Amino acid sequence: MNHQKKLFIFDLDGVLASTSDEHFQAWKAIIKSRFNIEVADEVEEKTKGVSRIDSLNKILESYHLEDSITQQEKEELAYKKNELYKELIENFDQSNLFNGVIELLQFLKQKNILIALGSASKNGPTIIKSTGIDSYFDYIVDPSLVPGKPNPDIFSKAAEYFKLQPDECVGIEDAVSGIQAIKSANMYAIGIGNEKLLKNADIIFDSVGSIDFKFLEQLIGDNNG
Ligand code: B16
Ligand code: MG
Repeated sequence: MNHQKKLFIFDLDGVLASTSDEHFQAWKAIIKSRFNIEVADEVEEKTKGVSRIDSLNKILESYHLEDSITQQEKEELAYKKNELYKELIENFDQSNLFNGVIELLQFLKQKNILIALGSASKNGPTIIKSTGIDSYFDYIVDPSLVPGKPNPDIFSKAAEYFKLQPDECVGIEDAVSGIQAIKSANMYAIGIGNEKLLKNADIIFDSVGSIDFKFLEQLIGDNNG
């Protein structure tokens, strides 16, 4: 029997805010200045949802550069990328949230659903604060304490914190690695974005703003307020 849904776990970049653009913009600038290479747009998907250093490794692998620099230089490049990324998001406020985010968070609260942040980003807490949505979150998974996506741990950690079963939880993700993580955690996966890329999700919407509340009511189940 399927349990009622009690917890929604949100990815951040590409789901709540458009910060995936700033992440990739920062990587492009760093790689251009170090290797004089224009990183192709197709590489972006490989960097989504995965940690800072894994993103760098994916980009380097795409250009067969993974063995061309030392671990120390990789760490320096990752540090520089984060400094640039922080500059790019410095003036973020509520207007940088995708349409419909606040309405969705309010809807879930009215239904007594717990809300967690399951982002790979160490900048997550800063962003949910600057965009004014931190008070909706009951728990933030610390990505530095668990193996990254596509491993299930970021999502499983949130369920464990509330002592919930996986089938009481829903994950919302825009990245292939993130959908894989949610499904490996045996949770219900809502994909946001490209239908072909996110084909392993249980359901896919174009954006958070297009998630149908009638569908959510059915998914959540009865007796939730
Ligand atoms: P940071 P998400 C992920 O966030 C991004 O999609 C990914 O591109 C980034 O490398 C990762 O966070 C780490 O971010 O460098 O800020 O720690 O999509 O899981 O919310
Ligand atoms: Mg994402």
